Amino acid sequence: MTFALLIESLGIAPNASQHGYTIDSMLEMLHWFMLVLFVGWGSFYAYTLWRFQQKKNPRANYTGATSHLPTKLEGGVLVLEVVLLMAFAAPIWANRVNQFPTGPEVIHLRAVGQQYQWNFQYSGPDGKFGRRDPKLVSPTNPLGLDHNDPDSFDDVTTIGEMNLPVNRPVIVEVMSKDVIHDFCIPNMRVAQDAIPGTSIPLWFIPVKTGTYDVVCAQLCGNGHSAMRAELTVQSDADYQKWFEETSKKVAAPTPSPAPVATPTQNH
Ligand SMILES: [Cu+2]
Repeated sequence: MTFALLIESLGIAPNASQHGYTIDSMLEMLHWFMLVLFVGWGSFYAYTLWRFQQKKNPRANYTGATSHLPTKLEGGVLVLEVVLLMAFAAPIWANRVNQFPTGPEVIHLRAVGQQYQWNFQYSGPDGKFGRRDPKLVSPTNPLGLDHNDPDSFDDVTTIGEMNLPVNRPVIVEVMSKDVIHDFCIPNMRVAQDAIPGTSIPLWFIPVKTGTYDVVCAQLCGNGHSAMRAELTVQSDADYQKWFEETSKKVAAPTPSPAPVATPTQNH
């Protein structure tokens, strides 16, 4: 789609996901619509100031406007808004929440927010997440993963580090350990509140390799701005290599906790 060209040149984070262009074109369409409304109503306002100035109308007119044009214009705006909502916004939203990808190529992971870091748990080749238990939570095991659960044997956990292969669908189960956070990857055009006690899935397909910011988009405390992680989108082979290396690290955890990210100016 070529409609979403302006919005990137205006400084929005470049899109790197398959569905992102639909959201960008929607955003751009809305901006053009706003511009038309702004110019339209702005000129009407200027016209009324000039047309009904006291000098030209020394006596008040008790009849008022008799033209039905404003009503028709308002009706037109209403129709356009219904079209925007039903023809564009609703289908895009339905695609995001109803049509989750399935199959062996789908990557399943959990993103668990806590003050102030993102923890990740990859289900591994079996597609099943190992059991978590709050009693097992420690600085080296922030997720409280039960390493005795067979489903956990092929799981990989990371702190602030998220890797994905390019062109493969990913489903992220968004969760929180403490307060409400918001799992947001601006370049992937996804954001989802992380609500304690719930697991809310989102999905996307990264289509460009590179590194991207994963941020918390919900003010969650005084360390909110430091709550960022890094997403690396890489080739399938590089991803497999990373997964194997990281799973070895998880098998032999180091005693010292991973360093917490330093504050940035991003948020
Ligand atoms: Cu947060």
